[in-house]
Amino acid sequence: MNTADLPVSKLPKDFLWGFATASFQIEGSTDVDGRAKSIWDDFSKQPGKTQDGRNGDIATDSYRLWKDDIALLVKYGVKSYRFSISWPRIIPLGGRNDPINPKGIEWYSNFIDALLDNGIIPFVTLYHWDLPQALHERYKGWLNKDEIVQDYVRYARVCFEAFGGRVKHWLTMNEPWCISVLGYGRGIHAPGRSSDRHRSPEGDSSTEPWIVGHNVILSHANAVKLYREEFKETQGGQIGITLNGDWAMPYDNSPKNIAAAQQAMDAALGWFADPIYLGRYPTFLKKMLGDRLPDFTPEELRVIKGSSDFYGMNTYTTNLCKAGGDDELQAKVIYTFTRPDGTQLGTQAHCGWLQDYPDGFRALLNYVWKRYRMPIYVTENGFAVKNENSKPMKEALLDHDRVQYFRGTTNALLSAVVEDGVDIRAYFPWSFVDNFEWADGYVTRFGVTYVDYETQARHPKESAKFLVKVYFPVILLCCFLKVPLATVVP
Ligand code: PNW
Repeated sequence: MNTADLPVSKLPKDFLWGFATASFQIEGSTDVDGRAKSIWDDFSKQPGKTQDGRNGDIATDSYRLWKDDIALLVKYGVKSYRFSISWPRIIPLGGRNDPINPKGIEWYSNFIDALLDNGIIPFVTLYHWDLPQALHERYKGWLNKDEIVQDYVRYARVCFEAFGGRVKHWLTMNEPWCISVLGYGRGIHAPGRSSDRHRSPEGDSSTEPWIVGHNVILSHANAVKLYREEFKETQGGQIGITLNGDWAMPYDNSPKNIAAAQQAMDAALGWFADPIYLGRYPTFLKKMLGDRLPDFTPEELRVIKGSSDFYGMNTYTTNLCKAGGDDELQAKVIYTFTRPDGTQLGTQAHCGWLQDYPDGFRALLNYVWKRYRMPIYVTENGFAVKNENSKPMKEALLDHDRVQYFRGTTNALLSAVVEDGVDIRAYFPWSFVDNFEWADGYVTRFGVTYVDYETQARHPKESAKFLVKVYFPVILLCCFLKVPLATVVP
């Protein structure tokens, strides 16, 4: 196609870019300034729950080293920074009648001020998996609808009151699918519940993930309702949710595999996006689960439908989908990276679930745009280089596979905007620094910045240089000059 024929779109001049992190993965200092335990403190200290047996006690020490972190963000020239607030620092015991911790508020307040002083826009996640342990012990946390919705909404209120004058971009939840399926289905994330008796002494993978997902949606929607009713007018921010979802591609052209790929989309992404943007659970999910999928009352649905100002997207890979199998947590679909001709979809990452396939990212952006018609904020996207952790630092800094990954995904993003007309407003690679990668411990590194865990020194990798020197300036230029990207992207 001739460039002149392209339906050329432009990036909005307020397009946001920067890097993403989460509290428990970077902060450390888990027992200072009044913080109480989260479910991840407890879970990661049980034997065999993390690959290297390590936990988040120190992580990348960002609670202490925050000034250094901000200096590095400034050096990278980011426009925005996505981080999360730790619920157990703000309300250590978590509940709506439990005391607020002024030290916790003060820390985030200083952090936000310092970002703003440096011209960096804070993009804040309220819940990135560190539920106060007390709530899990008191009433089983996310499983208890009557309690958790009210406690979460009160936590959100405290944050809006304390930070909403300065924070204009809120995410209620990070990845409800991971919270539900990994935490209460597979049991590989906190609180580690599943039907697998080797993993967990309790839990029921056939019901709990769907109950948890349901309660996460309700908590999200009620926090948004609160924001819109009591804060939006004076604070003027935007609020939404971020969902994980990878592109599901049919293994081949057979009707059953084409159907399988759609099932996979419905069960992972549609599970949350359909109620929030369209006002109903996907038909496939209802059919597969029957009464095990809780119903929303009409009144609840009124709160849920339209409860996100944008589509927050976390995405990493593409799965080839084949009909078959009986794993409900995977929509009874078999995932593979091996094509029918035996070749691999893309470069393998350190974690088994991730291969590099940029065309899938572009397809996903188009799918979400067509189906939900919401502006898209890409709030996570990244790659873990194979065996990076076993390499000497000097070699690890030359993260060629991660550079390739970002070259592919950033071009896919630009093509989606320029050629396909998708409305994309933000891009946050995961992650700013190597960090505590949940069940993988510190074995899997996702950072564009290398962290030497002996000294906590930070060293930019080639991928940071690529994004900072090549990609971000191109975006800046396009936004500034208001020219179509096609004219400047190599
Ligand atoms: C996301 N999976 O988690 C999280 O939002 C981050 O905290 C995390 O560090 C990042 O992606 C990299 O893993 C995921 O098994 C964890 O498919 C696991 C999966 C997907 C996302």
